[in-house]
Amino acid sequence: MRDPEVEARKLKLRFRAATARIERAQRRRSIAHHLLRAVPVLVVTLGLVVGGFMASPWAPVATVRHLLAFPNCASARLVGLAPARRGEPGYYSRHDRDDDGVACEPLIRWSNSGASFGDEGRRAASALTP
Ligand SMILES: [Ca+2]
Repeated sequence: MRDPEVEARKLKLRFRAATARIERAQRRRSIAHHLLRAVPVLVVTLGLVVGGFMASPWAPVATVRHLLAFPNCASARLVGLAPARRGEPGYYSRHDRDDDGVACEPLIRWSNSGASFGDEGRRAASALTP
């Protein structure tokens, strides 16, 4: 004779196992769904990056340095692209406030006529004057 208590416990265990299997399968489907949704974003991003590099007039390393120089002149100096002339990697018009075609000039520019302030020197001087 079967014990109804034992049968109920066995049934409960089988039910729990089946539920766990279903939940695992749902989790796997959810992960796969999210990965599939990420694929178009990754493809578009990769396309933009590759397209950007192909459209760049400079070699990939110079292009990366140019992009790293974007935030400010300290960044441009850090990647060795300062000063930069117009058309060269590292040149951004926003880094050339006097619009003389040279971005991120040194603080003080030396010439035969003496020392003069570059963009950053002028910026620093104007920041000091009230
Ligand atoms: Ca300049």
